[in-house]
Amino acid sequence: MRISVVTIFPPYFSGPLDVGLVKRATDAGILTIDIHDIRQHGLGKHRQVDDTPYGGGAGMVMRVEPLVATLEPLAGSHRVLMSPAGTPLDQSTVDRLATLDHLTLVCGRYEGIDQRVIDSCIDEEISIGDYVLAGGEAAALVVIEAVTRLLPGVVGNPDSVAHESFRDGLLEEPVYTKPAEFMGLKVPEVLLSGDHARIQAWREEQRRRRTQERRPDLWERFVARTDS
Ligand code: JF5
Repeated sequence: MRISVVTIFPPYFSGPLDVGLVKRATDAGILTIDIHDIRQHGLGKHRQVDDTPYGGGAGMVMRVEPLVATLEPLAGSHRVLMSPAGTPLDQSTVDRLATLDHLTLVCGRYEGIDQRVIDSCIDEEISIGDYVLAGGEAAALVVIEAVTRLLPGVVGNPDSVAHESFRDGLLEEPVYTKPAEFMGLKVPEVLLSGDHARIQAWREEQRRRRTQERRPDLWERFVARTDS
């Protein structure tokens, strides 16, 4: 898979893409990441990429020419704009993006992007949550990491990907490892029992209880799906 990133801050990505899972994937040739600097297409001596908004108001808007010049050669890839106005990212969206041959992630900055960029060069707008970032770069990293761990050959055991939280819409149960007691805090007795049926029932109950308490939105969906 290829992921192209469109940004005015290429150095933002040098650290995070050079460690861990993403580095392993790129080293193995499973993933190729290329960074495209919008400012290379900036206007004038100062390589300007933004301007004041028509109609007035605070802040600056990203201009159409530098972004379109950067994005036109990437036509044919699935071009996604990271934006608080996008569709909220979830695991099913990540699953879909991970099947693509070529994904382009566009990072906005300033108060927004001239709508004509979105109308002419963007296939989908995605949000990573209901908060405002200074720019889309951190959001693009989230997508890269979530997608990369799904690519065939990246995570050692495909079972750990298939059996994780959100596959069935419930949160995961609490987990423990050695020692069996730490500063008086004991591992639940059932996990030391060796009784696999009891352990499985306990884990299931923990997942339901957690989801009910912490994520009523997920619980509602889970109940609706298991009822029908
Ligand atoms: C951005 C204009 C994009 O802030 C975000 C964001 C929040 N959730 N998901 C994405 O994107 C950066 C800032 C300003 C466009």
